[in-house]
Formats: sequence, C-alpha cells, structure tokens
Amino acid sequence: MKTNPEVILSNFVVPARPYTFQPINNGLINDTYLVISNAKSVYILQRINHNVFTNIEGLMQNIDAALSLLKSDAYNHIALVKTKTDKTYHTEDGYWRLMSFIDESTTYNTTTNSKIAFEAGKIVGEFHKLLSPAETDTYTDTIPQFHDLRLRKDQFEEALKNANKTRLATATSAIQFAQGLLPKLIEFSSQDLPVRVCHNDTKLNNILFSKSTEKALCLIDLDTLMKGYFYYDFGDAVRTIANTADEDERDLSKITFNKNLFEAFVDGLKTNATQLTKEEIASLPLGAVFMPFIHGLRALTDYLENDKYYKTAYENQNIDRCISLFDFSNKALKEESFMQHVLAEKFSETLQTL
Ligand code: GN1
Ligand code: MG
Repeated sequence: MKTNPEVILSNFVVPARPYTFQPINNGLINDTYLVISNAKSVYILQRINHNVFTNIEGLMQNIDAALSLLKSDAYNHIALVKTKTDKTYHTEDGYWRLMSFIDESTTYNTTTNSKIAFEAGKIVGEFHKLLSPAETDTYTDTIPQFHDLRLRKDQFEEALKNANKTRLATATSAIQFAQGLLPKLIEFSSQDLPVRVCHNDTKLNNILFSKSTEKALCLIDLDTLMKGYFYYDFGDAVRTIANTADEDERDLSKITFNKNLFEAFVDGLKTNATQLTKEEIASLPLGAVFMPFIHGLRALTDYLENDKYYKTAYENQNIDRCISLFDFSNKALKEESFMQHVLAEKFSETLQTL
C-alpha cells in the first residue's frame, strides 16, 4: 500500500491548512512530492531511498551542515523543515524529509541556451565558494566510493560474469568501449587532488532556476553531498550542459559536445571561482570525460544485473543510457585540447598567481 503523504506531512512543523500533493517522477532514486497550498508550491516532501542511502542520520547531518553555509546574496537558501520532535527527518514506512520549495522556480533536463549554461557555471562556483570553509572530515560518505572508478570497474567485471546471454549480446559494443577506456581513466582518477565537500550530482536538472529571470538560484538534491574532487562537479555539469540531448538519447547524431555551451559554463564558473589549484584546473578536461564514463559504466553494470538499481521506464533504458553516456564521453575526449585551451584562457589569472 502506498504511504499517504498527508499523514507523513502531519509530523512536520507546518501551518495547519489544506495541502495537495503532486508526485514528481524525475529522479531515479527517491520518491518525491511537491506540496501545494493555495495554488502555490510550498514544500518538497521526499522519501529517501534507504537501499541506496544506508546512513540516513549521516546524510541528513551533511545536508543540515551544508545548508547552514549555503547562504549568500547570490545563493537562494533552502530550509529543512523540522519534525514535531525537532528532527531533520521522520521515520515511518521509510525516511522522509521536508524542504522549503522556491516558488516560480524550474529545472531543465537539457538546454541550448548559453545564458542557462553561464548561470549554471555561476551557481556551481558559488556553491563551492560557500562550502570551501567546510570541515571535510565531519561529512559522512553517504555512498562510500560513489565515484571511485576502481570500485565501479570491479562491480562491472562481477556483472559480466553473471549476466544473461541476451543482455551480454545487446551490450557487446558498450562493453568493448568500457574496457578500452578504463585503463586511461583509472590512471587519471588515481592522482592526488584537494578533497572538497562536493555535490557529486551536478547534472543540469539538479540546478534550480528562476522561471522569470532564468537566473540560477541554488543546487538541489543534496543526498550525495560529501567529500569529492572538484572535477566530479565540473564533469557532471558539463555532461548535461555541453550535451544538448537527453541522458538516454538513442539517436547518437543528436549527441554533441557543444563548444559554445561549454565556454558559457566556464565563463559563469569563473565569475564565482573558488580558489582552484593548478592541478585541479588541469584535471577538468578529463573530468568531463570521466563523469559521463562512470555514469555510463554504472548504467551498463545495472543493465547486466537486470536493472536492480535504477528505476527504468522500459526494457532497454539502462543500455540506452549507457550507450548515450559513452558516446558523449568519447565526444568530450575528442575535445580535450579544446577544453584545455578554454580553461587556460579563462583561468589565466588564477594560474599566474599560483
Ligand atoms: C541518479 O535519482 P537521480 O536522478 O537524482 C544517480 C546519479 C545519476 C542520475 C542519472 C544516488 O540520480 O548519480 O547522475 O541518477 N544518483 C545515485 O540521471 O545513484
Ligand atoms: Mg540524485
């Protein structure tokens, strides 16, 4: 039986008035409702996927700590609404949290608009600037080794051993592509870089925009907020901004590395740049190859394991995601020197003062 969101909401400190609930089916992991009152969207009510996120207490502490830093004129604050017992989440048929919703805001799965790309860069920069004083050691790894390519490789190889023949056959070329690029990216990801508190899932639709001004307001979906490298957040944004096609686009001719959108994103990032080291800046081009690749590899592994992790809408969605993500990864790899040039140009002042 489905949980009644109204019953769940009654455990939080909210004004007593009628609310309606609109399920949002965008995410692949959590169950989410938009809570509406007087025709206005006021809250986001969310059941956290406990199979994926096992340490709910640590996860909510991360979010609470980060939200206390994520406040500035250039960053819209999101509030966690406490329960009537003064907790950040409610336990009943799973784990629920309630957050304020910024009215008249929207998200984009993809964009062709360079203003949106610029704004996305700005807000990712602001997010990192505001979080740079965070004490990284106090943050829990909500999914340990989330972007650890060695772990993802082991999981992929395990899945290869147990997969059924039909799925293995469908995935042949994707498997070959993965095996070809893995050594290079494993080596890339083995370097030592500064550890920062990162969002770790900065795809475009995790950025909230104002409907009227198209300004980026803040980042949402903070479950994977934990320690990481700057290139994770850079690469995940680039994979959804420089590529104007959907994550599971089947027509590969629609998958492009759009140079203008990339540059606009970097321009936005620069206006708000946190102090990146020379090594961090140097890691960004391959970071934009790495992130679509690791997501593609996870989708491939899940496909070989009969879709046990991601929600899928149709039979072959995971392999479609994988092929499309690998295709973008490959297209980004071809633009490695272009990315290096753009970054050297835009960050030349930073690079000189280091
Ligand atoms: C998952 O549920 P959603 O869309 O926020 C995944 C992300 C991927 C994304 C792919 C915890 O996030 O890493 O980028 O799907 N989150 C987790 O769209 O695995
Ligand atoms: Mg997410």
